[in-house]
Amino acid sequence: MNTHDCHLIQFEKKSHETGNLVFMESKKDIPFDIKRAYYIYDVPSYAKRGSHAHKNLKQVLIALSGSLEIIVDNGYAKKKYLLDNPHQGLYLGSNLWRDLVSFSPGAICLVFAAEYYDPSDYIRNYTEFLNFIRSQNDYSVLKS
Ligand code: T46
Repeated sequence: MNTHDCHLIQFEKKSHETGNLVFMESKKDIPFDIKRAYYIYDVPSYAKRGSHAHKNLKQVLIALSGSLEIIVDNGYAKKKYLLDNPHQGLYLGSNLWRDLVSFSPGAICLVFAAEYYDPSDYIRNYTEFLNFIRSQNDYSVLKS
């Protein structure tokens, strides 16, 4: 299976000689109702964040400042995305393993989430993730 439920989103930017403004709205630019926001910053360049999947959670990640790379794995194939400007976001659907790497100095990653924080939604073990993905796919084959 080579589809990944993730894609880049370009936000509208209002440019002016006095600076830029970027806006986004729930269910329009962000494809869900936003229930939570958080941000990740002061990440050393050697560090890796993420390294887990979500069973249900959908999110949009934005590099407000600096840059980072996100490696997205659907259990069958990996894709790498570069976030390096604040008028672009990465939508991440559920059931995707993500590694956040190569944070530039001063990088700030803002995240909008479709659900409140729920530790039970995380899969933090890669083998468990692969088993979960395969069980989901077996189930969809049975349903079709
Ligand atoms: C994701 C990537 C992109 C909370 O208490 N509430 C929250 O809303 C969040 C997001 C985290 N936490 C606590 C849980 C841990 O004790 O903050 C600590 C660090 O969280 P975590 O190790 O999960 O951080 P990351 O950067 O590895 O992952 C985070 C999100 O958790 C995750 O959903 O997709 O950013």
